[in-house]
Amino acid sequence: MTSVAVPAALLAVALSGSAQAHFQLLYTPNTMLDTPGDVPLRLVFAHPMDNGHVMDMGEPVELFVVFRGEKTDLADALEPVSWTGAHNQATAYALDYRVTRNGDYVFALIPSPYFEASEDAYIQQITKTYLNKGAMPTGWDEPLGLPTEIVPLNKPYQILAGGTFSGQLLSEGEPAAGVECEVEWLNTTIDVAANAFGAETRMAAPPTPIVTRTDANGVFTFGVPKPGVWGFACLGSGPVTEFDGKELSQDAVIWVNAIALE
Ligand SMILES: [Cu+2]
Repeated sequence: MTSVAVPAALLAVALSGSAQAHFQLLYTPNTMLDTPGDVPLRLVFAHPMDNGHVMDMGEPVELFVVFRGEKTDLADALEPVSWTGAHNQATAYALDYRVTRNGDYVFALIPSPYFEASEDAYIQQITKTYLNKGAMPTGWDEPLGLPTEIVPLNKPYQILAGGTFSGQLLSEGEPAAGVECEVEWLNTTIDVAANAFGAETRMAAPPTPIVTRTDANGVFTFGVPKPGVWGFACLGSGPVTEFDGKELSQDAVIWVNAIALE
């Protein structure tokens, strides 16, 4: 995968248009639920580490949830919304999903390719996020069979700040070695009712993107320095490299929640 990963990584840095990278968000505010209820999900294409500009999403190709091995399509329930970023507005997608039973809910999004005009190329970030109800784990560690995906090796809704998070990157179900993965922290607040990021950043963004790389088994590990929402984007790991006659970077994104033990 090295020969694929290096140009894709360089491309992604060049594409971002800011010091930090774009990340496809698949956000829900509370990833460990005690009681049944409607859970807001928000799909936003953004630059979370520096709370940069937000980008228009096209209509998603697929959105589904897997619960106890059963896949449910959610794309029909999505509503386009106007998302307010710190600097601009863009089209995002929203839905409220009813959680009733105990267990792990794994959400997966295949967005439509995003055209980055400045680079004359497309980006498609295939994204997963997790929530649990009732403290009963039921399958967070299983792959979903996506074209490319990160399979968590630590419980993704309960990562420990000061500990580590590891994931295994798969491309068409096989470990993807030597791929660069960018790491970001959700550096602002989210108002899911208003469909808006906060105006402020919560900390100074690091001067350049945080980067790790998968080993021979496709595994990466990151020491998680603080609580909050962390995203990992492994770049160009998907099997499709071209869309509409142009270059496509098909990336795998995962979101995890880190808590402090205190
Ligand atoms: Cu961008």
